[in-house]
Amino acid sequence: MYRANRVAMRILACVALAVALVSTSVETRQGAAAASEWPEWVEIPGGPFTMGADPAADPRAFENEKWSPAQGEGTVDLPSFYLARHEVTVAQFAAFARATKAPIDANAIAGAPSHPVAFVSWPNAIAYCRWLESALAKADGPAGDLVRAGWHVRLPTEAQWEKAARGGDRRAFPWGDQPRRDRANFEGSATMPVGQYPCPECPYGLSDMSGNVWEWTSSPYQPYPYDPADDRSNLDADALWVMRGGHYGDPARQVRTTTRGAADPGAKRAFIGLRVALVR
Ligand SMILES: [Ca+2]
Repeated sequence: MYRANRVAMRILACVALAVALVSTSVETRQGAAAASEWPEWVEIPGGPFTMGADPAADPRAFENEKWSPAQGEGTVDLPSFYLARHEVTVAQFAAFARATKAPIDANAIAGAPSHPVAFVSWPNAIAYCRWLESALAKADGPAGDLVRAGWHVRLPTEAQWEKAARGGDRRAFPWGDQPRRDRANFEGSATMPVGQYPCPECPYGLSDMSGNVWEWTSSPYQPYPYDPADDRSNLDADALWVMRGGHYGDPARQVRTTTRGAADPGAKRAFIGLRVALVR
């Protein structure tokens, strides 16, 4: 009897180990797809889209999403660009850190490779974009060809980010108008591997635009209406930079496509990361 129990215990232990190995291999496989060396670029077509949200029409909208005193929403016309399908991962950011010896927060590369990088300041994010552009310039493939033709790796502007998240139909979330926890990581407790949540309804098939980590943009935080010329001449010394999309712990209201977050450029937080754009 005692022996039978020991065997049973050993079998249970083997089952537990097998489950752990399966979990690891799933994580590794997703990581291999999503945390590859280079971003997977998605073309966002040019043309106008509706930006902002009117608190009078949608009580979930914050006052800073209103276009102007007279107008709830605005229209912004953007040229086409490319946006990475995924947030920049720990593995991708670690490659930058190794190559450049840039001063970064050790926490940024301490997480699992397939998770989004966090603890990244705005200057860290800009430095990553510069490094990626120089690396792509030496790489084979379509993205390298674009860089060699004069395109640049940048953080998206907040208008580019919002268009990529909501497409042309004013939706409140990338998948539609109601929050769905099977489509994004929010109201949770930690980051998830990038690309973990399928989003067939998302206009351009981008992952984690809502939740997981907030994403730095290249836009200074200024009241709407948004200026496509991105005039920075009025910025004061303590200007904030816009971040978009909300994070894993945020309520649904803060992971909407129009929610505008902002942070001090030096902020390095467990819930702020980035996504890269390829622009002309
Ligand atoms: Ca995100």
